[in-house]
Amino acid sequence: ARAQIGVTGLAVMGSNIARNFARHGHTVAVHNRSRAKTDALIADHGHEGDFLPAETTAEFVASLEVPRRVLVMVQAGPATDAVIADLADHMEPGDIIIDGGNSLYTDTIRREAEIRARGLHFVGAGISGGEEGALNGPSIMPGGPAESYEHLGPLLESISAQVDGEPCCTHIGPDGSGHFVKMVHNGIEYADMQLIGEAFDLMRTALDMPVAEIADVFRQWNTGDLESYLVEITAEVLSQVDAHTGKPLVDVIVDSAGQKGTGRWTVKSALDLGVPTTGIAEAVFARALSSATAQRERSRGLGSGQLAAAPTDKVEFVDAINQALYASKVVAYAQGFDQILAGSQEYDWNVKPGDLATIWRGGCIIRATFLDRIREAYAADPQLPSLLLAPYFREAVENAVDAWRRVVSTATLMGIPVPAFASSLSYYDALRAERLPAALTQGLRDYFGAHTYKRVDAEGSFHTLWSGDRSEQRV
Ligand code: NBP
Repeated sequence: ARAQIGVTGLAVMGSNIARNFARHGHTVAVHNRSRAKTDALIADHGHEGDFLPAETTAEFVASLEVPRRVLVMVQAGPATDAVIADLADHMEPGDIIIDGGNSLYTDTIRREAEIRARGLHFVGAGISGGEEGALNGPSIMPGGPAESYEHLGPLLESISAQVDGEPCCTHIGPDGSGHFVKMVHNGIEYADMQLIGEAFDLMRTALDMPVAEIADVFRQWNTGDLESYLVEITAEVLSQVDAHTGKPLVDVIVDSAGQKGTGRWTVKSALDLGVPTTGIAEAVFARALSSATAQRERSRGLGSGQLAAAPTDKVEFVDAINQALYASKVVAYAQGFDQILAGSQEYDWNVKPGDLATIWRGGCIIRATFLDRIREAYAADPQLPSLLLAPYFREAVENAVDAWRRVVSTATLMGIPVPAFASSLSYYDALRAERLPAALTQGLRDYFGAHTYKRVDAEGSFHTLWSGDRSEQRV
């Protein structure tokens, strides 16, 4: 029997995806650098479907149907390069190598060019949903030659999550586009988690609510506009009681957030593209600050000044936090989609934002009811200049803005950090401003560096002779 697909790299993600393929009736060739993981997969799950275990790359490749399709699920970086090089040496023109790891999109652009030069196809597929998604249906974002998607699409779509009968997998665009959108997806996930954290902190610190009660609030929120996987699991995590101390688990977890890099990549790319992805940037920096433990320890005694009293109407303030969370989340998504469109333009990918909203509705970490609204917004106007201008979101944010301001100002007056809530609100206010102080920035740049400025009432560029008679010249 020949396998329809091969999976190499059988750690948690690879073995779960291999099982997912097998459970959907595909024959799956499986391979891992060290034999033990392959054996464990067959021993524990061999009965779930048709697996063809292989010890060597040659044996693995030989067990595949032509054109051969191999999904690489190894550690991102040099390990992925090594595995791709080895596979390419054993494969033939027309065969397809798919990198399903969390690779940096610029690596994917490079690898795609190298593999294409050898007559093979290379697909960089972003896969979201963690281990659970890999097994039961992830959201898959494949980028690569459209031609290869014909041979690959149906296979990937068969194992992806499905929402309303539609697979959470679609061809994103050429070369690095799939990994790029997966990167921004992860960035949005960072922003989402930071916003949830700020909402939690306000209930905890400003309102002095017990953790179990906050868990109930999130459970409640998960039945409304904020319904999402992250809000759902927030209620779960907050409900967890530590077996050793009897305290809420969240109170015994060290408050230093880790990161594996995709948030940081998103922000670096945002800087390069010149897109103000402030929500994601605040989230990445908030994790960095949380991990600056020595500095935080020494800074605990810094004076707070006079702090305001807590809001007296708890129910009202919890509702305001809900609205601030929703509005800030709209901003984070609006910025993320702006970045995707800017990347798409920079690299000529022709990414369709509505497609992303569609395939992110299921399987992935940021899955949310919300995504349906985004999908509708782009369906109604594919040229939408900002998600904030889609009628649905515009109205929702306009309705929330009073509460949003109250939450940010209360937090500030009480000395509670809300970097993502506050910067999202500032972004919103800057976006809708008639005039920005950038005019003064231009004046200063012209003063010290003769960088010139444009006038509101005339064409061309101008320079004022600051160190001369201060007359203005057209340049
Ligand atoms: P890991 O990222 O922990 O990688 C372990 C696998 O890489 C093992 O199969 C290991 O083989 C193999 N490997 C390494 Br390390 N170096 C190798 C080399 N030089 N040559 C060949 N194989 C090598 O596995 P994972 O957590 O399952 O993730 C797989 C990919 O999926 C990663 O790129 C990850 O970023 C991505 N991802 C993970 C998640 C998640 O939730 N964990 C979600 C989405 C995407 P060995 O057994 O012989 O050591």
